[in-house]
Amino acid sequence: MKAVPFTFNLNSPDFVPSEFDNHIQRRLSAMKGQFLDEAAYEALLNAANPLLYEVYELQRPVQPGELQHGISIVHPGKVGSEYHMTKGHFHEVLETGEVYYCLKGQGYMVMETPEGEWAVEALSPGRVLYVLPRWAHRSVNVSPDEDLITFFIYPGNAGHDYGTIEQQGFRKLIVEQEGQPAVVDNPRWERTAVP
Ligand code: S6P
Ligand code: ZN
Repeated sequence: MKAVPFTFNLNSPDFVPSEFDNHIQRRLSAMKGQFLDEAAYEALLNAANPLLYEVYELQRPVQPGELQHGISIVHPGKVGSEYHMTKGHFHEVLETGEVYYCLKGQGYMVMETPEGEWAVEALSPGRVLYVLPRWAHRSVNVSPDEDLITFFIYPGNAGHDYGTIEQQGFRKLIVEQEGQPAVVDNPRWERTAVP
């Protein structure tokens, strides 16, 4: 980890940073229980267990004042009618926000608070999204053939709470309906995150 100011490049065609500390690859098998169509999930899992998304992290010390940052790449595809997406999480330190800058692709950020408020914002190249403190977030790629690539930056001490979303899901899902992305209720959503 560097102790002096540093730079890196994002100018490769696929936006892989010229330097990074960690490369996470999440396959379908990491998403059990998150996609609505369980039969489609099992069929795809047995056939291919596709790579859904990758994250390149520039890791900084886990402490206030530092900023974690990196690149998130969600590959195109669907499980049943639901588009590829990230697991999604609340920050462990709930009162920490995050900024996303979309570099490539077409998608949505699905968000919600522990109190059950929800929001969905479109992501396209050049668009910046500010995720408020307290809001869980999940990126969804709705393009049939292009990666959704975002640069993210969040407080060094934020941490990740994946368990709440694994248990309750997100309140809203992004599915393909008549060839278009649509925001629909998640019939399996249960509010377990009591503030
Ligand atoms: C971290 C930030 C992103 C996500 C990435 C993958 O706070 O929100 O780096 O980690 O988009 O999503 P997830 O839900 O698997 O961490
Ligand atoms: Zn986050």
